[in-house]
Amino acid sequence: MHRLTRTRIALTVLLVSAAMLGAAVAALVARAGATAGTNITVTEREYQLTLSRKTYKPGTVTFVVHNGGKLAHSLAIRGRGVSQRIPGTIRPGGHGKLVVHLSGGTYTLICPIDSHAKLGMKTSIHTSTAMTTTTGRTTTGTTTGGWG
Ligand SMILES: [Cu+2]
Repeated sequence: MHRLTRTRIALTVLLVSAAMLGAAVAALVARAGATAGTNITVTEREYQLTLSRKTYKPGTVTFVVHNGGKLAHSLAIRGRGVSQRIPGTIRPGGHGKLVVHLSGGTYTLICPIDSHAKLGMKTSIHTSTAMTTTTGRTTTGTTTGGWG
């Protein structure tokens, strides 16, 4: 009788922990799925924006912004009906994050603080395409010769 109860308890504990483990794995998978998309690191300085990449795939794009300058900066994105920005400013040495949903095309990134964009804190990103368009032009090579 006692032995049976103990076995039953042990079995229940085992089942519960298995269920919890399953839930934990499911949560991890869900989290991994949520972060899928393009991540672009943006470093801000006076007065420039440096992007880890200037191309993206349509979908969710996360801009991870680091202020490597001496002044407060921020980040805004505009284009194709999108107009979003990091609320407020990012202090020097600080970080910010901007998650946007982008379709295909070109978007402009700027620092919306004062006239920073005019001073150079402006760049653009565009859809990455695997195909490169060839013009089919025949190059009539000018023979310069004498290379060797
Ligand atoms: Cu700025």
